[in-house]
Amino acid sequence: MKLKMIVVSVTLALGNSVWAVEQALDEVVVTAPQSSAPLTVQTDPRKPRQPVPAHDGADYLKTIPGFSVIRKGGTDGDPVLRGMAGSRLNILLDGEQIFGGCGGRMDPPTAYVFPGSYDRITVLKGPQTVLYGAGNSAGTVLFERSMDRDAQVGTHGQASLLLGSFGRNDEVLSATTGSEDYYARADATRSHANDYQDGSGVAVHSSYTRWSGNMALGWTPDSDTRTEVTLAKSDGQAAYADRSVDGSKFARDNFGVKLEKRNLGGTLEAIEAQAYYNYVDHVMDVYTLRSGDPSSMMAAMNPDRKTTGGRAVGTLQLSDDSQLKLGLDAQNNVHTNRSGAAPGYMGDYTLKARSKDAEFKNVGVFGEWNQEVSDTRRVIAGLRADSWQATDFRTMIMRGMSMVMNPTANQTRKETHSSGFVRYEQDSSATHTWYVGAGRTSRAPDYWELFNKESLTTASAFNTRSEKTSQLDVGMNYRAGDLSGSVSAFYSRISDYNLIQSNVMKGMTAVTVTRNVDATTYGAEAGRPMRCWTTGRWTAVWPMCTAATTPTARHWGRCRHWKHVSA
Ligand SMILES: [Cu+2]
Repeated sequence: MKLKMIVVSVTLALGNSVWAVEQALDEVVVTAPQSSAPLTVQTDPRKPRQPVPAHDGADYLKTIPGFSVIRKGGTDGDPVLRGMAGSRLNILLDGEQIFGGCGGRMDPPTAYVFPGSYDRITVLKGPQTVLYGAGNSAGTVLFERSMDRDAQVGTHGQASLLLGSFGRNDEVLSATTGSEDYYARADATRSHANDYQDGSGVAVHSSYTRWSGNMALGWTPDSDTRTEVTLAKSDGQAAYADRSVDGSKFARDNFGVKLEKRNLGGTLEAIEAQAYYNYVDHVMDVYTLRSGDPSSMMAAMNPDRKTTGGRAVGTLQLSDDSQLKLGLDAQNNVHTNRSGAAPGYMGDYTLKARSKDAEFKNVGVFGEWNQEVSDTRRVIAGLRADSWQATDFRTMIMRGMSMVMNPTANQTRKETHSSGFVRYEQDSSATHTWYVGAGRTSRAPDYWELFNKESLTTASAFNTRSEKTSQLDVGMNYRAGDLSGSVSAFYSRISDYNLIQSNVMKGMTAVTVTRNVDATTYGAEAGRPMRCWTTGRWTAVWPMCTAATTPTARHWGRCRHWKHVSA
């Protein structure tokens, strides 16, 4: 099946209150990527990662070696790192966790990510950090914005327009204005595509539209202090060719507040703290994008999820060669459901009360230590403990077309999870860095594993055991001038892996169950090292983002080798 796509993309940088084409169209890409091999266009680091700018988080990640994507309609995809998906991959949006509402996983966290409004995507492979939440057995993905006090003075803007076949059009507008002490930033994105046609010219039910708006207000009384308040709102809709409903609403409301203080001078070198609120309201129905019966009692389903949380991290500079990050994070999320007929019909779902089915709580403490053994060798190690709690509020469970009693109704599980890692890194020459790391993590099951599946023996999977992963990571990164590359390999033993298996026969009924199995995974990747977008240039960063190679790669404390970066 041949699918031809023609795309034109234009990006303008508008700067210094002139609002003119100032930086001489530093990115103009015209491509016709018929080979659809994204890796082949990544040889030149000055170019975007892929010919068509991604409109969702997963689309962007799939160009990184080790990633693939389970497409979830036009609005998003479920990223898979080294064969592991779901909550094995911690995805943080500016340090915030977000969980989707859809039982069918129409809305993994990437449904609420609009890459055009972020400055930087960092991937940390494997259980090789403890700083960003529990259970990251496959890895951690950070979508981040950066603010630079020197760059915030004046008014700057960026506009991007993309036009493609099948009615594809993406618009991104980004503007900042500020003085030395204050700044405001606004980003708006919109993406749309019509149904595409397959090789025989048959339209596939796949159109989508999604948009987002972000605003940030900041106060920077000195170059080492930043206080920021952020607001975000987004929504979208997507037609699904693979199931009997479409997603007609993917709404997110977000509020966040953040404080960062650096170069404190004493042993306590830096502190950062943040708190956030994320509300996701999702609707899937049979009448908005297809001609189903709006009066049916199952015409629309409307789950939602409210996630609140926060974290605080202190960086201790124990000596010139030794740094310790100590922190605390907490997160609470509540999931509810309701369903019914379309608005205006008998049984209108919007008039019904929501029923809470699940609540999760997690509090974690962590410490990550970075020790320089010599100029070319370092050891990084971390430990983390989490207090996790989940409650099952369902009294009845839908099973096929009938309701059954929930055998785990009103049960609460409380567990303590521990994880840790140690990694050794060595620069064997000016161009090569080797590393070897061992990590262990314990991951509590998530909503999709506990709540809308059955166990092998009962109608509830709420007592599925937690998953324990022990992993060995080795690799090498190479960089000489503009040429760079990396190889990495891993070997992992997982006990009580949460396997989701569909079409398990229980009597005459086919059900989907979660069950515990033991698993072994291993693999290797070869590719470029991660790159960070900084001050208008792609700048290479060593594996796991442990050291920036140029003074322009300002990471606001994300890089462990901050003293090198700020020099
Ligand atoms: Cu859904």
